[in-house]
Amino acid sequence: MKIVSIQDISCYGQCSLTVALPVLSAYGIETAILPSAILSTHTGGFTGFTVHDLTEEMPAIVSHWEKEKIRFDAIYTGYIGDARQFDTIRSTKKLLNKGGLFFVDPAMADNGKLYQALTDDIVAGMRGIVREADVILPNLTEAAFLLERSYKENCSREEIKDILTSLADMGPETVILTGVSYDPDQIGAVAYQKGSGTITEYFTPRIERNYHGTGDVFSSVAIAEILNDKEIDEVLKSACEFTVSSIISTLPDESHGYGVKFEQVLAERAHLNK
Ligand code: PXL
Repeated sequence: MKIVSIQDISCYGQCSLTVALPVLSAYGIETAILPSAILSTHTGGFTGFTVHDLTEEMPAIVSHWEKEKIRFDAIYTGYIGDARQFDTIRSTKKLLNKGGLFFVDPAMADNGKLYQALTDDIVAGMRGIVREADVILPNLTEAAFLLERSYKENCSREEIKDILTSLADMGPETVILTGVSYDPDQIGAVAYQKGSGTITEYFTPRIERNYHGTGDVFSSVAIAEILNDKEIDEVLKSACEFTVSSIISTLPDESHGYGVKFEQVLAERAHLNK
């Protein structure tokens, strides 16, 4: 099993490729990377970060892979900082094996707001690749941006079903929505599978602390589980439990607010996932 993940390298900050690469590898998946930019840190909570954009380099990397006949079983896209990269993402799909899966985590927003460095053309570009994806993993805020609706933190089951089916109508077969809460003490993920029309939920106790990178941990584990042929209820349980355990590992260190200590959880669980 071989995947290529397309997102930035935030050199410090426990997000994007520095999460996806170790998690997918620990689940036994060969993980190539197509870095979209190199940042000194992520853009949430740090100021004065540096950005080295790789928009020009990305098509050259893809062309070389094509010449080498390199192929993948899956593509996983995350944070994208420059809208010109959406065309490159589309051309990377040429490298997918037959039956290969295109996963899109439209990592662009949280808590009702777009990330600070992002603009409307990123939202439009995400909408474009969501239409071509097999599986998407937005949070509630990203779902609102994708559907051009206003963000509502607490939705009813009926409203969540409408969000899920509307997103699936855009194209993807499977929609995994995070940050869903029907009870103030619980938060979790809800999945919709278009083929069977099934809705699956998984909730864990809510922890009142916000960390960056939890979406990347969730998506990396969920994608690894799907590629290991797990059923959707297992996928949601593993991804939610892994994310919550990472948050719990981080809580005692109050000075650590920029990301979650997923490494400790990975070290404990990796050997279980053959
Ligand atoms: O975790 C999402 C993410 C990825 N990459 C960069 C970010 C963020 C969230 O803020 O800033 C550069």
